Amino acid sequence: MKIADARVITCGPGRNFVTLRLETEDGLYGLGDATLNGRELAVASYLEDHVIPLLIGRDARRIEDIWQLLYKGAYWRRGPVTMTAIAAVDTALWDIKGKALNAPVYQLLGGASRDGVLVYGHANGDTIDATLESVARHIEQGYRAVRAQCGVPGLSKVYGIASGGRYEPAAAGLPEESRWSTEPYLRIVPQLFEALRQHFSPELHLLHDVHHRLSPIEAARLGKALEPHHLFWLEDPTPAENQASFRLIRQHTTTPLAVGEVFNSIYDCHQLIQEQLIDYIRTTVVHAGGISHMRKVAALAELHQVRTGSHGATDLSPVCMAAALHFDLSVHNFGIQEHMPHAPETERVFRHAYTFADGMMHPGDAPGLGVEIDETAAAAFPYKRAYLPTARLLDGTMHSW
Ligand code: EZ4
Ligand code: CO
Repeated sequence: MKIADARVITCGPGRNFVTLRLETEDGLYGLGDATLNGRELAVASYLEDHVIPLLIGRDARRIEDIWQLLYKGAYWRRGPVTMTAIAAVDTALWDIKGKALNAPVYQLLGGASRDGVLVYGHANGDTIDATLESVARHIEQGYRAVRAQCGVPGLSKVYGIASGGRYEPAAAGLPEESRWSTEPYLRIVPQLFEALRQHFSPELHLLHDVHHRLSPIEAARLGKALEPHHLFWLEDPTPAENQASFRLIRQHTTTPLAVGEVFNSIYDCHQLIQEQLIDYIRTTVVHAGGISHMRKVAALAELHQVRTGSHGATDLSPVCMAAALHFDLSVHNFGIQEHMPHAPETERVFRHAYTFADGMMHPGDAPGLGVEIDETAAAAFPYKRAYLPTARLLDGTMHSW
């Protein structure tokens, strides 16, 4: 079952996506998401110029061997561009294997460990009251777990807050610059969660994303302040390049911690997992080496009672979402999956077998991943360069966005 053809499809239905399509000599094809938000064309070139020539003629059934060829054979290891490209190939090969064996990918990964995949939605508002209304709307839609973000008095553009309609941080043109101030943020977040716990059932799972803005001791203070409100998790409380820095947060608070959406390999999180410094690992199929590498992360995490909580924002295409759901349904130590519904234009280009009902998702039982790309529809939405925003402190110092 030789790989006979490989193509990169770049399109912008609602937002930009890069998709790898591999085809075998028998006419089977598989898809892999290769989208790296704000740096898309680097991955497209990595695939077209350097990876595809290595794939033509290879046996599509040898997923692990091709993974190791692309990882070890590059000499230059890891990094988001390399690992996203490897992920795209790996995901497409799992899709092909499923189609070849006439089975949904989750059946190849050990079968279902649960009936469905618990997902969380994104509620947000400029004020606490607006955020309460947004949470109520999510509950009406069936969500059992909701991430809540609210505006910060004195700051005009805050991460996670939609300025009318759908939240999509990447924008055309040069990067937007926002201002950040930690103290007003640290004052309002505990007030938001106090109000949420007063208004909604204690059964509702509540999450919050700090988005890398705090120092470890500030994160410890926030975690402690949120303890009475029993969060499902506090996400990315501090940038995590220095894994040991989480020891400081951990020794101060019992608020569960989730980290890893920007990680691209097991080497970014092995200390966090082995020292049990986090509760949820947020690595995701498209950015962390595909389904094959994600299974290794999950296996290490299982030893240390860390559960998975994969990133699932709209910049991860429906191909990644499908792959994530097959992974989530099958791994024993799954925790939760992020779910931001895609724009209607995205749904027109990518058709998928996965479904949402009662706060749970299911990958469906179509062979492979269960996702198709309509290339004619995609051609109507060309790629347009877009960047994520940046953040500076009030005095102009560059900060983490
Ligand atoms: O900012 O996916 O938890 N979700 C997130 C996302 C990320 C974007 C970056 O491309 O933090 O909203
Ligand atoms: Co996040």
